[in-house]
Amino acid sequence: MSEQKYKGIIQKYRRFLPVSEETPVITLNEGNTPLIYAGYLSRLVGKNCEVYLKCEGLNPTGSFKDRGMTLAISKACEEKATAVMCASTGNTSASAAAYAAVAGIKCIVLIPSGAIALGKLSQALIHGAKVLAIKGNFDTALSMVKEITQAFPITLVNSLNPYRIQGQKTASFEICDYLGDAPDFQIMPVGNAGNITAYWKGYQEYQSQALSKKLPVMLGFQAQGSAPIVRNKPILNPETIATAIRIGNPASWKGATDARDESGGLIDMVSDTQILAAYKMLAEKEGVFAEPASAASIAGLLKLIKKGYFTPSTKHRKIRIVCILTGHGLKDPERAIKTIKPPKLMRADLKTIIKEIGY
Ligand code: AN7
Repeated sequence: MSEQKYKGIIQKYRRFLPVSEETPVITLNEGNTPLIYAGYLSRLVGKNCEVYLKCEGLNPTGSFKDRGMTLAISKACEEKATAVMCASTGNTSASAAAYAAVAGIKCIVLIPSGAIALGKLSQALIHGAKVLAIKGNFDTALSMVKEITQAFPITLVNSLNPYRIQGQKTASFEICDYLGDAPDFQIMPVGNAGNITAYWKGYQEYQSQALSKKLPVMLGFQAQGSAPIVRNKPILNPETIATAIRIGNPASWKGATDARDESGGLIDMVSDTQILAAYKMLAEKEGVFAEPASAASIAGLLKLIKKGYFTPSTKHRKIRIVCILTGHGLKDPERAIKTIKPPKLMRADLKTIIKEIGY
């Protein structure tokens, strides 16, 4: 078994997943994403601290959604579904469209018009999904999708589908396998809250099977204009430049607060300004290009460092912090170009160029 070539999370973590011999495995070899040591951020936290970046943008469609989608689509096929549907701020639709394409089934997506990043829209379209842009936000789209999938023979593939959470929990397994144990802290963005629910489930399962010793403190971050869990009430008109997490009424609200409370963690918020500063810093100092929603992890880390949250370890043991980078920076190229000055237009003249670059 271990000699087999890598074929995605269902093959790798089969014994932790609700699959049988009868389940057709629809995979794009998702998972097995790098956990990168972040030197600059580690030094910022302080002595004896290690920060790692779980680069989920390196999944086949560029986000963590593929882990849940491989299982959701495989199970849908096992149950002989012919169509799947989701509401999405972008990444779920890109992933659903790709996996439905391999499976040869129909995919329908509802997106909030004008509020999803260009890369994600292009993915859903090119994979052949039926893409409908509604004049409304994600929360409205999700409630419509729930109604439609209850009334018609279409499988819902938002994270309300329990197979999504089951698949996504494999990211925790990978982190534990790599580090030899769970980290001390995990920081991640929170939108519809399926992912924090999934990670916490994964860490608990690994520990209960004695495959890891500790459980991490779970630290979730919402965008300030879309922070229902922090404010303890749904937000009717959520706003943030991090469109992936522009969500006012998370479906897995309780999963998020359970992860927070059971792990002794917190769910806090960061402003768009803080998100963009972290986005830029991550690219400039660590060489990692993540989308704005993912940079909420780093903005959260910086906010906690400032507060003195991470006290230096006294036990001669390193503190290990894992930040989840949920989606690739190339998903939203427009944001990158808006954040940095556009390139300077130059005459094609050698002398002027040499002068401009300071030689
Ligand atoms: C990059 O695609 O909800 O808290 O419809 O794309 O599990 O919702 C995306 C969410 C974080 C938040 N980072 O995860 C969708 C969608 C990125 C994301 C989140 C999303 P959840």
